[in-house]
Amino acid sequence: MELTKTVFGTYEGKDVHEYTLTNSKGVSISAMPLGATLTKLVTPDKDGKKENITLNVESLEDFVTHRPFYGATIGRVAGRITKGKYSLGDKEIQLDVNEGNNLLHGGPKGLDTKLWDVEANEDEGKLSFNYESPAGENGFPGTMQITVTYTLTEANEWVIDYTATTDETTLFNPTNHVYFNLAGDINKPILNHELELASRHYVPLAEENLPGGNLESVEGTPFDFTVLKPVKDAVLSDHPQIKPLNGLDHPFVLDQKDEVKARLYDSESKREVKLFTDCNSVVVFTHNGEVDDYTIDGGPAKQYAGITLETQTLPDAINQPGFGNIILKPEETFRSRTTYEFGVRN
Ligand code: G6D
Repeated sequence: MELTKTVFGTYEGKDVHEYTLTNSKGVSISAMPLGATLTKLVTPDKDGKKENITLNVESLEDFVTHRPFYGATIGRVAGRITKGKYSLGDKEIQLDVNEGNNLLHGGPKGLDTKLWDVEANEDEGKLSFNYESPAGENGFPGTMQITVTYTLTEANEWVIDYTATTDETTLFNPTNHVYFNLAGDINKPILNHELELASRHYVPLAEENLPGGNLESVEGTPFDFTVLKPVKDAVLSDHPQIKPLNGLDHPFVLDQKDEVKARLYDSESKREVKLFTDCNSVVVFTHNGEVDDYTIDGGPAKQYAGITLETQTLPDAINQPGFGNIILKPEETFRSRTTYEFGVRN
């Protein structure tokens, strides 16, 4: 494994470095300590052409100013929390809201906005990001010690390991907000990418993109990805859950019996990503609008420029019975692993 380190920008007067790990097959991951953020992911296509297959900001300023979440670690709680509050026993906790009356992606100063400590281990192909989140940050109780470790393996896997502890009962449900574009060219929309999900239920969205609180079968709907099919078959459908959003932004419940939780494939480049995770869900968001507040690869971030596979416990779980447990107690250690495996399938 080869490790390189370059200055990506400055933040609060400090240099922020981009660390790049490259394996013997030429696959590389790059990441920075601001938001423990993936900044590039390079893999070969069918002809061995190595290209970045993720959406990333061009500058630290854009990342800080516009908070696009590209490749960022999201938390303490990913997704939306209704009215930014929850009840635990006889306590009602009001968090800091940052999207209308709701909390999105950890709140106004989520983990993606924080400068983490970083330890790089070239021999083991690991980047370990550590952050102490003080009690009360974004309204969450408890001081947390959070570690996110990125490992690049010789089997072309990006392994994400989360561990966290707290000194007071709190909530924790992190994800990585990576957007894939397997064409290696963000001017090629992901509409022709093919997706397969080990999922027979999804969560319809209610007002304000909040989870609706129930599970719907995917059978007979555009949400059925139980067999590999083009993303556009769903994204361009007139389904009442999709048309208003111009695409997907939905949680899918993952079948625990299937080892491979998702497959994303681009028939032109022949690149394929396989997803493995211990999480009970994955949020698929298809970048449904063009964003011209900043540029990526010299142009606006176009509609359908990328697709996320955000693994997590179902959003708003603390307020939705049956969605899973995101409560972390002082005597517990949170552990979760998500792996993206990259290859070419002819
Ligand atoms: C929008 O609703 C979507 C979110 O799911 C996504 O994470 C965010 O944009 C980047 O708010």
